[in-house]
Amino acid sequence: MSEVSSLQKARYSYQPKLPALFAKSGLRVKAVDGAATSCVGNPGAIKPLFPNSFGRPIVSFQAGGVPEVKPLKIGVLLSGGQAPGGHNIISGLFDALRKHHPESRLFGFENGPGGLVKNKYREIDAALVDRYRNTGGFDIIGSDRTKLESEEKHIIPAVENCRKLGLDALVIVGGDDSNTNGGMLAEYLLAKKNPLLVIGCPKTIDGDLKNEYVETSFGFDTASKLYSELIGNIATDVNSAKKYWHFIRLMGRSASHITLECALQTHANIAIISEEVEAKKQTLKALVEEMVGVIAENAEGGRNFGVVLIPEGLLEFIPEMKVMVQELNEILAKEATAFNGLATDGDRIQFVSSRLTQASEQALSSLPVSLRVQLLMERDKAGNVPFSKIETERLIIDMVGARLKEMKAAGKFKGEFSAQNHFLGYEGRCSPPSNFDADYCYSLGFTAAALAAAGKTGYMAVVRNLSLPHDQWQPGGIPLTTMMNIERRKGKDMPVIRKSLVELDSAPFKKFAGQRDSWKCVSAYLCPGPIQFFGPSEVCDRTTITMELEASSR
Ligand code: FBP
Repeated sequence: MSEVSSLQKARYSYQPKLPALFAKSGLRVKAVDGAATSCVGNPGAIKPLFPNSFGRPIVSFQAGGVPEVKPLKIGVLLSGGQAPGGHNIISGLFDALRKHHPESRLFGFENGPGGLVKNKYREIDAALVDRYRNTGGFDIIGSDRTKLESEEKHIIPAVENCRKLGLDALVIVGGDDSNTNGGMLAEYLLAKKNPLLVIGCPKTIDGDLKNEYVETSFGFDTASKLYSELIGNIATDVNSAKKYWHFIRLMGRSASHITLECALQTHANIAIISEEVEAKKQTLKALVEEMVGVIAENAEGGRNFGVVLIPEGLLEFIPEMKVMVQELNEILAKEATAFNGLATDGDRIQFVSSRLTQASEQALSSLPVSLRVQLLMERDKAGNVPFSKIETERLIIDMVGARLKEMKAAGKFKGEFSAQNHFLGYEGRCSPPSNFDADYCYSLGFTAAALAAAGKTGYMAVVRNLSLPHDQWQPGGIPLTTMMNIERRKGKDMPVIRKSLVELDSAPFKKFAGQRDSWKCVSAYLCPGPIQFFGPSEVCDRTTITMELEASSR
């Protein structure tokens, strides 16, 4: 084996914790059908698209023997951006299958849904699993963002490849888009009377795959703790050097869950929550003006330093920018060939500008050229704007700096303004999983295997009661269609799993809103320090503030 770090060695021997039911009975559990379901939005449009899978019941598990135990063959793939804990879904599946029947087998499709379509796979054996237990990344089998959208190009070859392997079930570990694909594949198979089962697992650091049934997506816990550690360290530097305003953009795509959690964990002076900006219909100028006000107030108290948190997807929530981005998405989807044939950035800006409405053209041209170019970058396979590449924090620094300069010239600002910019993103996505994510994912692996053993298809594996001790966690399954609504993607109305955004009446946001004024002009920073893997359970197993607050408000 190649050299590994001491921490990695120690983590190999960590035994993830399981819900009491699985710890006691393995997969010898009974699946119990609960209430029939509908969906979160547009049932009139979703139901006809999923005639075979819509309305299926919620599934829970109870102790109780399974009369006949047959070996199971399961294929698994990891889809989309990495999230800490993915390897533990695989180790959970592997251990659950071995406990179920020693002749059960697990296959991993390599490099995401693309590997499923191209029939690139490897069998997952004990030696391979042992090298990846409790480690970060998706490198055990890799990932990609291929969308299973075309029947001919994707679905038919994918189904054929599963048939050749004799799979009973396919487990798709992914976010909202990948699980939407999973729901469509399950429907397709049911319509064709194909017995292959499809089961999803809720992955994404963004925390936006959660709802009434899914308490959190895996990876959010680790990523937000890791970012909070780094923000806490920057805040300590700020407090020592007392000379910079640090503008920190945080990964998380559209939703501001990560930024909100990091604000609660670190007490940064300013944290922007995109959903609030949208609700208040704040223009970019108004938002900058508000920040300038806080910076000027700090300067009056002799503080020319502080910490600002900015969510990755902020621009999409500023009303004039949101409309402009939607128009751009439509133009880029409908006129892709002509647009992609253009030679220079200038040509591309000119091309879209002449097609935007006047208001959107003004919004685009108000941005620096570098940002305009970033907004025209290729969308990912699900049609998402690549916000990880859009340097919103630099734009804000420039605008704040320019405004403070004006104010200084007019004698209205007497302080100094020197800024540093940061983007915290990929380093949080591949951290070794926290104990919470290691345990949660291992339990999700068991749950997915239990759903397969029970013959359930078109379900997401879920584990509930996550803020309670693990022996009270409750595994189950939720029909994927339950989470769907209709949204506009790549210029078309499509059924998709609804992303959860920060709700302004939620307990986490209310806590933040109630406290933020007391963090604005002082160093009230908390320094959470590194994720703890070994030590007292109240430190090592504690999950996010978001989840604790959400649980206590349920
Ligand atoms: P998923 O939605 O696939 O979980 O990806 C999460 C994410 O890390 C986002 O926070 C980020 O905007 C995006 O992936 C970056 O994508 P890429 O890896 O393609 O740069």
